[in-house]
Amino acid sequence: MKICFTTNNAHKLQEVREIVGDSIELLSLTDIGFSEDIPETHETLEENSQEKAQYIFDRFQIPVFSDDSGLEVSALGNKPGVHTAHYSGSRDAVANMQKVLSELNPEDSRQARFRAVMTYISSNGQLSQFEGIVEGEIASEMSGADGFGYDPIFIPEGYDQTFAELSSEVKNTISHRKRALEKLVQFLKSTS
Ligand code: ITT
Repeated sequence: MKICFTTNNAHKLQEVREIVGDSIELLSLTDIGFSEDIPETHETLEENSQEKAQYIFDRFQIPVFSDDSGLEVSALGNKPGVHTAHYSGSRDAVANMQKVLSELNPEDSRQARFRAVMTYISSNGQLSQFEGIVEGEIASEMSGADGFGYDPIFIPEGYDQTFAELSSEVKNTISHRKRALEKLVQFLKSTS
């Protein structure tokens, strides 16, 4: 079965391709001939994830899944959360990370997590959601060049390097995206 992954983020697409391997035949938005931005108008990852999947399903009537994800920093009241992609007012990853680092006071907890909410819509329009979480902490400064987004300031629990310093193999074994995708793949197996 072919499923469209409804993202405009090339890094997410690459990660998802690496994680699912041959278990899902993945179509990108480019593959289905879609090149617009998908609206994200809500205040929760759950709603935005659903909105992205529904937007593409309504136009193409094919099985789709979307990922809305974000960084939740405890000392910042779980911000940037749903505003992770544009936290500094732009998509500039360095500016976004600098904003998080500058908002944390020396005495604050560095506890944080990445959370992903995947929405799957089957060919008959039935919707399911799957959550994935990786706990960790915010580093004192940016380190590493791999990955994307906030990877240079996120140290996953059990490691002492950031996601941007760890290999993609390690990240793709423990990440929020991997954990949500695992549930989706299990669901697809159980319903096929
Ligand atoms: P789509 O909506 O088109 O999928 P997007 O980049 O806008 O792409 P989101 O709205 O879900 O995606 O925003 C998530 C942001 O959270 C993303 O742009 C990154 O800044 C950050 N993020 C999510 N997962 C991440 C990861 O694994 N590593 C680092 N940053 C991540």
